[in-house]
Amino acid sequence: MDMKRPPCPRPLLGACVLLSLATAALVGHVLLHDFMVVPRELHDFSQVPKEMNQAHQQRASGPGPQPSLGAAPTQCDVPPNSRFDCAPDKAITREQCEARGCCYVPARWRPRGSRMAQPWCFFPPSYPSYKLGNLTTTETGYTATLSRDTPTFFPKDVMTLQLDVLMETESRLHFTIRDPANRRYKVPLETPRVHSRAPSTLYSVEFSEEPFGVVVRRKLDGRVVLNTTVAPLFFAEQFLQLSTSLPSPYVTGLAEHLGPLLLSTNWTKITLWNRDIAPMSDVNLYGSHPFYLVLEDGGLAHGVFLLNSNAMDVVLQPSPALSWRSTGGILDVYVLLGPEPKSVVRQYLDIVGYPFMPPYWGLGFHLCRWGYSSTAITRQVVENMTRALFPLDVQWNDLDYMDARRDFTFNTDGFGDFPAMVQELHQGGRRYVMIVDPAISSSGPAGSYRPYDEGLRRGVFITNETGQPLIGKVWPGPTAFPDFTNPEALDWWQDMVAEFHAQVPFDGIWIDMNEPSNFVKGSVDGCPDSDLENPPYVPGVVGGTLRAATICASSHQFLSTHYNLHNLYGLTEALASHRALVKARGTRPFVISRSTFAGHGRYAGHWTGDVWSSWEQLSSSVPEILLFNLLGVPLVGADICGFLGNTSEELCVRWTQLGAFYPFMRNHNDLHSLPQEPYRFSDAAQQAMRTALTLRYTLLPHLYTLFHRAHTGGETVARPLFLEFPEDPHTWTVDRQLLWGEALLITPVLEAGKVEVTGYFPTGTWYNLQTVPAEALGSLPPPPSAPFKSAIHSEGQWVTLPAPLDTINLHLRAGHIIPLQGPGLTTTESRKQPMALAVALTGSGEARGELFWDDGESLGVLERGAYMQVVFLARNNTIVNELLHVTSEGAGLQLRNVTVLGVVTAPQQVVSNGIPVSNFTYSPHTQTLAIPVSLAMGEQFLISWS
Ligand code: MIG
Repeated sequence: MDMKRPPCPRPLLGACVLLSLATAALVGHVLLHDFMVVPRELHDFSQVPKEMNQAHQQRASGPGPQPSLGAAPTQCDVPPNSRFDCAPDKAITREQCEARGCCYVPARWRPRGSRMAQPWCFFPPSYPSYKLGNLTTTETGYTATLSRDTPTFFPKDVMTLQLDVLMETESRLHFTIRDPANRRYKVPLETPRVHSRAPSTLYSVEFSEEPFGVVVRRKLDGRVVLNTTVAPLFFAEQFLQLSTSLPSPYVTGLAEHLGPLLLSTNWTKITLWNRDIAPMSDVNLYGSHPFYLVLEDGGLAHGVFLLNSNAMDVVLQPSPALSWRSTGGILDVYVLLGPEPKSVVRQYLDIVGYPFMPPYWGLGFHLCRWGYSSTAITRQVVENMTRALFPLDVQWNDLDYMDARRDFTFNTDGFGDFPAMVQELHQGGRRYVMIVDPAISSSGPAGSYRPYDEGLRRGVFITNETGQPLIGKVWPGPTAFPDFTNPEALDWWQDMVAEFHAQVPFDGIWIDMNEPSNFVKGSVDGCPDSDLENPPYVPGVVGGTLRAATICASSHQFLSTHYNLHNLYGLTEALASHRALVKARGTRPFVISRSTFAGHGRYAGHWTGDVWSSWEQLSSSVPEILLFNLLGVPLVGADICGFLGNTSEELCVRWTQLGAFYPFMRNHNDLHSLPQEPYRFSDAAQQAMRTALTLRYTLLPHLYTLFHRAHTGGETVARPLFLEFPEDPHTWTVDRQLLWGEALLITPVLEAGKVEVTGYFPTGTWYNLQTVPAEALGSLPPPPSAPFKSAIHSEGQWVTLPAPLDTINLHLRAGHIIPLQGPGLTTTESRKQPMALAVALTGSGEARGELFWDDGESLGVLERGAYMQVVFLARNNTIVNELLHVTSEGAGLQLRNVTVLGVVTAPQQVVSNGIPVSNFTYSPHTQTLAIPVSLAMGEQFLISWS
């Protein structure tokens, strides 16, 4: 924002613009409301947002000439951190830079490699941008025209744009900037249309006339959360740029990338162009989620979602500021005002969709590897797991089952009795998932491979410039790529899935290679030379070209070009697969996908791809899991023990312990790596892994309840501490610990050779949940009694905890109750076990918790009311349940044990539903009261002690 340009009294708008509108008698209620806010600020520069003041002061005190109102438009004394790149497309010389009308100030040093730093060529404040005109109020916001007089250095500027501003809800502002004369590509995501008519109490919106900009202010404290005047707006045919100041440098989101949960604003570029590549930092990975969340001073938060699926870069710089640079589409921007971080997440999911409800078995342990080359070997793996008493719910196969690596086939050498194997798994209470790649083998003679023949007949494949299916190369050799934006392809996919399911009764689908991945650049015939293939701005993609490891950008899909739709490939395949499974199986679908886009969680989960078996990748899996939870994809996990390379015993133990707390828990391994199934290791290692697995199974009712809350309320399952404790800034950077829900804090060991771990404990009491003894896994498991150690009373501090190899630290926050269940070797078994409650009292003796329960796999349980929902409440030495909803679904569920933590005085007597409990135990040392009971979860109970 520039204080020097004087359209009306002050450019920070609204003021004057609104004023003139007011006189034009266009003032609606909304307008008047905003109008009343702005003038006060007009006279009071202390109300100017902090970053503006800072910039102003920096300039005023800097060496060069004192800037003044109306300074020459070419002034270049912009502080380095506030410089916006005028040469995003290529490196240019001083002459070229100045020819663009920009400032050229070389920095004294250039960082090595691909690291970014302050641009040498940058926009002067006077750089021409768009000018706002015809501002008109509508029922729910504003419309205006944006126009520019001179073209930019990108080809084909759209000189006149349409701005539509919708104040959609109390907390959500939505604005679009598009070409009124041409229908440009727009992401085909159905977004909710909710328009409130009342003025928002959370935010106000203002406009800068020239240069055009949108300013969104949090009403509570006047803080500017969005200010797009900081750099010129670009809207050319293939280059769109929108920059904004940020009110704080604490930014997260913008998946998929490898690194800390909070992004660095020290000149970071994040590239969104879905790509098959083993995760490493600073490269575009499998997924694109153009959404960021900013933590503001004081613990409030806001989010911004740019609904755009084109290849893009997002640049973060230290002023702090953020620039979106997209290669197409329109600017479709949502600003979400929270005000708490949790609300921001929900508001984002209000737009892109809440996560699907997984089947209960999907939360069990999954085992996979590339290289289980026969049913015999696969069966042996399952048997080894059972023999070693490791829980296993879902057995998987990789490419090995296929005939010539073609989808919807199985080879008759190793997998001749494939259907029988899957049936046996079912008989054992287990489930089965196999890999399916999108690319369809195209090389056989006509009539030899039905998926291709049928796909050709139904016209489902992506085509090249001659109108023929584009042919690339993937596992089966030459392949065509289904276009999942074509409704015909959805039906074809559904038919292929159903026909295969009729032979092999699988339970879920693992969709890999769906960036889409291609072993040749573009196609076997290369790609045509065109603007789509060689755009004037190429984001920082690995390989330097859009076609690297994928298909030609210029290829044709039903809805648009692949150039526009590339980032949606995984999402659309997930949707197709979800839909196909519903049809084929009639129960809740289970789809795990490598590639993702905003809104993916509605249809599928995600695994983080080809991670190395390394300690670095173990620890970076924590922020990845947290990030995908913030993005509405809670069913996420990394390959336990690592995929590429050989694991070590210690790494595999630690990874299994952490993996027990991935919402999606799968051990998966590469073809060439040493085996890493839990039973491959020493007795001690096995025992540690068994404990972790057992612990997870014990906690499954709680995990399932969290998924229900995510599905119905837009919550996260695994979540960063800052979501629960935003007012404590120490929590903001914590990404080596995770919470399950509000209450369960997991502090894993992420380094080699450590038997201690240091974690952050926010203010409050945290009860140490000791591991459930593995002996509980006998044929008749006793009810879990959740033994606990003493508590941490934290004032918001780092605490070092013992963490021998057999231990993962787990703490339950005072004030919460979680349901537990006796473990089993499958969820089919564990779901029949009695339950227990862990009750963690606050200092004033209170706690609350919840259980959601249903048959674990049916569709439409909420609509049909076929579920049980119970709330547990503790207070005044009493625990009761409140039956929110009961049906026969929970009828058999027994409650056998209640462990109360934080009981300060030794009870003399305990009563359950009026009947004295004689065999309770109390430990004054741990202040733990253990109460054996015999109650039904679905019937009212009252337990008390005195
Ligand atoms: O080009 O199907 O990320 O999990 O095992 C490799 C073989 C293809 C990549 C997946 C990995 C899977 C592997 N796939």
